[in-house]
Amino acid sequence: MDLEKVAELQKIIDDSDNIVFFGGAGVSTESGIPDFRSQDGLYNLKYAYPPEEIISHSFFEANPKEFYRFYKDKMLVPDAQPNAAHLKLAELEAAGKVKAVVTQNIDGLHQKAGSKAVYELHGSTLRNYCTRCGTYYDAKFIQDSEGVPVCPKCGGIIKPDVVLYEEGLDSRTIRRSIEAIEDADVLIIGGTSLVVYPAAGLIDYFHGRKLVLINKGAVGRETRADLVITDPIGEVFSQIKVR
Ligand code: CNA
Repeated sequence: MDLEKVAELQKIIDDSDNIVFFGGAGVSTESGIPDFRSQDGLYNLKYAYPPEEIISHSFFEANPKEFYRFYKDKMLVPDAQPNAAHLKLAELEAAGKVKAVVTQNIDGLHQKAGSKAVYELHGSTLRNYCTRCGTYYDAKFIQDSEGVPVCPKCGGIIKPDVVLYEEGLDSRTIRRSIEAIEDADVLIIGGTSLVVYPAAGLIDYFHGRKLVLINKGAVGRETRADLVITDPIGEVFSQIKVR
């Protein structure tokens, strides 16, 4: 690990009480949840259809059975636990330093770690709703269901409260994320390839003092980061002291 860079990150964190974290699937790989675009990510798996097609709105509508086969097998990870990155961000929030976590993740691990101000741009696998009567169900209900989960009350098909490809993002979540990023003094971007829009465009709202990028692989756009760290994000945050 590049300890000089970690020391630089520590100083940036020490000097600010208005940090926003913007993250993606790479934040949870050290919790055992595969991301999309790493070598062992879901996009490199051999499946009957490409994953990006399976997790689209039109595919869900046309072929819910195949959607749920992939979704239950690959996207529901009920036993995953927060890693050092989730835990340290929660600690930094409790200490008044981190003001918000804006995440593309759908695994609920930031909340499980104790973070309160979490803006889930792409929804959450922990919430699922009946497309007919709107009743909500938890992830266990989906996990335990046979094939396509249906509502026991009305027989409607249940859909994860996750933003699928072709679907729009929740406007309130976007508004709050933009506000947090616009107001931030430090933006830490981590574990994201920055290729999924509109999420990746939100970082353009940052006009603060220091921008940090912690990502193992290359990212899909220019960030003009002041500090770039390519070590695993959980390992990096495990070195950070909250003071
Ligand atoms: P992505 O495109 O898969 O990119 C992940 C990035 O993280 C890559 O650039 C990796 O190099 C990097 N990375 C992987 N592991 C680490 C690590 N330990 N430390 C540092 N960097 C790492 O994922 P994005 O989030 O950018 O793409 C957006 C999609 C992925 C969103 O729609 C998510 O909903 C979706 N997704 C979420 C999860 C989850 O909730 N955990 C899992 C898989 C996919």
